[in-house]
Amino acid sequence: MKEIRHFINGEYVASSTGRVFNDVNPANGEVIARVHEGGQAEIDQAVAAARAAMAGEWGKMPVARRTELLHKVADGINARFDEFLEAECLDTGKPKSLASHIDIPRGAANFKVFADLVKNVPTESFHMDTPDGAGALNYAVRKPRGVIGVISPWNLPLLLMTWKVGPALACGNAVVVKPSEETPHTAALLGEVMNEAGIPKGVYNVVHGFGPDSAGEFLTRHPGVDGITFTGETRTGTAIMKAAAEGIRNVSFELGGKNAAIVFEDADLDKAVEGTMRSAFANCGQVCLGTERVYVHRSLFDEFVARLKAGAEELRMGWWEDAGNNFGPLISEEHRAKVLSYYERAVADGATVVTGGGVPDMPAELGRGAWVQPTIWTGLSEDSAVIREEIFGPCCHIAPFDTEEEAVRLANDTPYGLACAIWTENLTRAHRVAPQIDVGLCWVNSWFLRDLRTPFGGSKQSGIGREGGVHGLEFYAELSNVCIKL
Ligand code: NAD
Ligand code: 6OD
Repeated sequence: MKEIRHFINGEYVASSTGRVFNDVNPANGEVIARVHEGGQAEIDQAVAAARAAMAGEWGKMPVARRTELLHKVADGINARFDEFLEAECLDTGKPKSLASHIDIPRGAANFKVFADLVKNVPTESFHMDTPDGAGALNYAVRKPRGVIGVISPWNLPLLLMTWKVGPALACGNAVVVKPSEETPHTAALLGEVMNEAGIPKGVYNVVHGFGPDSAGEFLTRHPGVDGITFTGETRTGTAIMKAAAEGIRNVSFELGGKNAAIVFEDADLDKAVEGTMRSAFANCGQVCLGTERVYVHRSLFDEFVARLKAGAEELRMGWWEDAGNNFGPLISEEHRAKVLSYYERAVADGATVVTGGGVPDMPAELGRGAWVQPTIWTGLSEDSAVIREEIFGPCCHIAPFDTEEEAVRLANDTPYGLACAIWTENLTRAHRVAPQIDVGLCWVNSWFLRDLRTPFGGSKQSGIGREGGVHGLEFYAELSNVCIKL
């Protein structure tokens, strides 16, 4: 059986306690690896290695050399594309067609994009008058924050981890990563690429384990960690923020969502249906930006529901390597139980089940996988838990609306504020409505169209701070002002 060890100070190491846990392929329930569970000792070693790297060659490395090495990391991922692809697909069960298009290429691109950004980004300077007439010159200097704790989720494991590690390293920090216990593979494999690229020891460290009372919590409580960047559930964010309060450490949070789509009467229905098929069902609905609430103008409602139903029923489930498969399993049996509890709740709350609502019949070899049917409901009241709470599964509720004001009110009626997709061919309406939606990311006539230079993050309970482009530098670097009296 394959073993996945921690990557600390450039080497793969076993847990001092000898404790391991299973890495399970959610498509068939098979154990694919035993993963070493880190405790306080491994976190101490990883943080010490990262601090030593900051005090050594990495901390003194010129930006040009640092960014050259990060390009080599990106090239190294691409050179081993098929290994990363297989590792990611086995951990998550997601189709090859998705991971080869999104997860792995974006995992590599995250290193190049932030390396190039850091080479080119300016800082501000101000000349000021002084009473003696000679003046003074202020200029800002960006310094690495230090050791960054990176805690990442399982839905887009490599993409979301490198989305943090890329800018952290580009800014000159060292990192200790705690990947999700569900998806340890690609974070571990990246250690080999870091060594091959010549990244100094201790710059990139990975400690596997769980959250509470395990590697995740020990990392967030460690006084040698200068900042914590986290993507995951809002409830976990609350626990991490409490840990970060000790020592006043900075946080960057990308949290949950309960995202709306609004389909106006002037939408191009083909585009709206195709976009909502992706936003509701891509990655088996396990995308933080995904749509779980769809509001459709009453004049299009019946046709939209019928067309989304037809699309959902055409999704093809299967083994990640099968050509033509475009729908994988949920991440685990535990997550399936959560999603199915909402499927039951929807019925109990009086929903009409338009399609799905249960567990599909799968061939025997996939019978122990965490499969669920893509599901569409109508007819729920807006106060149902199915409408209020993040499910993180392949499902959405569709409700009709009559006026633009009503659609905006419904979309905003949530404690979350991550993303929204608006479908309209009326440019004036698009510009009028988009700024009224209380979210960090609003798409018009698209979804998950990503320009990595743009601010990414959520408002309300969906996050703190923005990553992406220069915006991430507020977290990954400290600005220090130098004032020179002339
Ligand atoms: P999760 O919060 O359960 O776990 C995320 C990570 O946090 C894991 O590595 C886990 O081990 C760790 N963790 C859990 N408890 C911890 C603690 N007390 N201290 C330290 N670490 C702890 O989230 P998940 O189930 O892996 O991912 C799904 C969630 O992530 C959804 O809510 C989804 O919306 C959210 N998400 C948000 C974004 C975004 O960009 N806003 C992106 C992807 C996923
Ligand atoms: O594309 C990205 O950079 C990003 N952070 C996507 C997040 C997806 C959430 O599941």
